[in-house]
Amino acid sequence: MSEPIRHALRKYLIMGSQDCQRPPDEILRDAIAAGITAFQFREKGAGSLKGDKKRILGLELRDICRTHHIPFIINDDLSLAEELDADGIHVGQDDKSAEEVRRMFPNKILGLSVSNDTELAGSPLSVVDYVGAGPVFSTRTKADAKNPVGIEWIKTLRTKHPALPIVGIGGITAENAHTVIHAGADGISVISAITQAADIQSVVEKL
Ligand code: 3NM
Repeated sequence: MSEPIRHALRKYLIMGSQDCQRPPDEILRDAIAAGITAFQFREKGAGSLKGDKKRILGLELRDICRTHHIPFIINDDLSLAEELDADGIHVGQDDKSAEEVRRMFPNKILGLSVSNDTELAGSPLSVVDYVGAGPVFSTRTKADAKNPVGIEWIKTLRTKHPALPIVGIGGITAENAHTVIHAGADGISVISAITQAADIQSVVEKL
């Protein structure tokens, strides 16, 4: 299980319509053509879609991922993950507990955000497939993001858990991504670096 996960984490795009200045399906297609290895549908925060509109967009993006054999992961919304038969679910520390999600979905990829030692101590790592570690750098994409934890947090996690699949998140760009990998992450996840890029092909290549 862990090798396919590590590969999927290499270039992990996270996106919802609120992050996009052009149609999300176009951005996702461009990003897949450029070489992303996983996608997370995160329709959340100011300006995000709800209800049927969210479901319809999720279905469209899921189909694009399926066609191109890219894992389709849903942020937090368990009923949508079930309805769309998502490949995986990502939860934060304030969402439904990872143990409960694992019980509900024994076979889906399960990711959990972990930002500090306290969260790490309370996290059931044995039931998750990977952790999202961040925000590594400061970010303006998530309104309630915590203070940056730096690449030190990646190094700490890697030292404490040598075999744990880790993806960095928060403020990661084509310019600083290599520092996150050198610190021990298996991959990087980004929103704005790709959704706001003038040239997605070039950004994903550099990532
Ligand atoms: N989660 P960008 S930071 C969705 O720290 C999200 O858990 C974070 O966006 C966390 O790549 C973040 O544009 C926003 O900085 C990432």
